[in-house]
Amino acid sequence: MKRRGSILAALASMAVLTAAPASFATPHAPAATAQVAIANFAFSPATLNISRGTTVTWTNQDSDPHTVTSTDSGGPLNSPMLSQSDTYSFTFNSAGTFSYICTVHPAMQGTVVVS
Ligand SMILES: [Cu+2]
Repeated sequence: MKRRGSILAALASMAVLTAAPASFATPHAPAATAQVAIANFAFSPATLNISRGTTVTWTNQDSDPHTVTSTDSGGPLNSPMLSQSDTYSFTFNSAGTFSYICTVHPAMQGTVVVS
């Protein structure tokens, strides 16, 4: 009947509304990002936990220069010298634990854990 029909139509439109975000969330999902501050001669957070595919951006907030350099000679982190306000970004596409330092101040240590 008319009333049942409108209820079904309402349910159907709810289902469409519910399904719509999922159906285009996958291809159009914004890339995941994370930030690490370089401040007061330290990486913050010192240990960052992210998922594969996340782009991490380091920002040097100090007036002294710093680098973001993998302790593993194979990389993957290898920033140029970062002056104040400079940024360095890297997208982690493989899982693992990635340790890095600042080559100017090797006591500065950080780790990115990619799951
Ligand atoms: Cu440094």
